Amino acid sequence: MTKPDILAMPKVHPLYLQALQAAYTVHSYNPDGDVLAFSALAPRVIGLAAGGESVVPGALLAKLPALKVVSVFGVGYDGIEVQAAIDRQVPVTHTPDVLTDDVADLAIALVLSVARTLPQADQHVRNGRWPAGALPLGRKVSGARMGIVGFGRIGKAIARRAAAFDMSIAYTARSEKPESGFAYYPTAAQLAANVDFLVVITPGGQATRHLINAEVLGALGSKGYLINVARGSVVDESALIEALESGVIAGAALDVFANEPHVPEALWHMPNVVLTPHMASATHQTRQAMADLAFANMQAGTSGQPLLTPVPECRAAWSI
Ligand code: 8YV
Repeated sequence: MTKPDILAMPKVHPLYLQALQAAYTVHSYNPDGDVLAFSALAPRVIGLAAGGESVVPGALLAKLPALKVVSVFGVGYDGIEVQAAIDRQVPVTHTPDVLTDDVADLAIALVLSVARTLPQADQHVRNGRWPAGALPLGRKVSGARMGIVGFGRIGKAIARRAAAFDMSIAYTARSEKPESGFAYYPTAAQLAANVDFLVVITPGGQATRHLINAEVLGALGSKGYLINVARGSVVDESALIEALESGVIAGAALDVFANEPHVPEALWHMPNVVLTPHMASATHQTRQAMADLAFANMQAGTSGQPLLTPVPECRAAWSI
């Protein structure tokens, strides 16, 4: 029996692909590939598999008349033109919840790494420099002030972990969440002015582009640290590099970048910076859970069953 055809965007995670291949004929999308071959395939494509970093413009959706679902392996979906999908009656799904713990864990790991200079300490020992002297002192984390930019599921999970370090917690978000009991600031700059560690975990996309700019970094100040586990687009990377070079802020720990997988060379050798390769959800357990959920959404969407986790815009559009 022939399996239904679906299209996979470049770099879709292997665990997700593996699950899909058992049930579908999976075609890899190549934007520079054979146009005629794509035109022949396009009318048969009923599902589109994407990752959190995939870019799916409305123009691509328009070429897929039989498309029934876009299933994203990732909680973030800022590269998908969701309104264009809704206009075509095509739902978009993502993988919330299953990665919340991992992303929050990595946010705390980055706070500790940059404050306690863990990468430098490791190098100090490995490179045989310990006998020659001690490392410069670090910055105490327990009891410090944490500010969280974006107070959704992951932001709240970061707050719970920070509370275990006796940190005082404040946040900024589109609206105040009085039930949280934490201090709310209406702007990122106001929040930054009142914290030691500013952790960014807000969705990417146009609405948050360069939300963390020179003004916010200036407010964070020369003793403040920036941690980004959201999307590179949320931070004005040039302003950040300038702030780090000139001591406007104390340091930064970054898991995401504006032009991944490329990281500005200016950041590579800065001693007050910790860099990780967009790995917040990268554990065996979580990536498997994401693959399972993304696959289940694909199956539901292509067979007309209720979707497990449609994105909020689709839930709102169709009351699902
Ligand atoms: C993944 C992510 O790296 O969930 C997200 O939004 O950015 C990450 O968990 C990504 O989705 C892998 O494609």
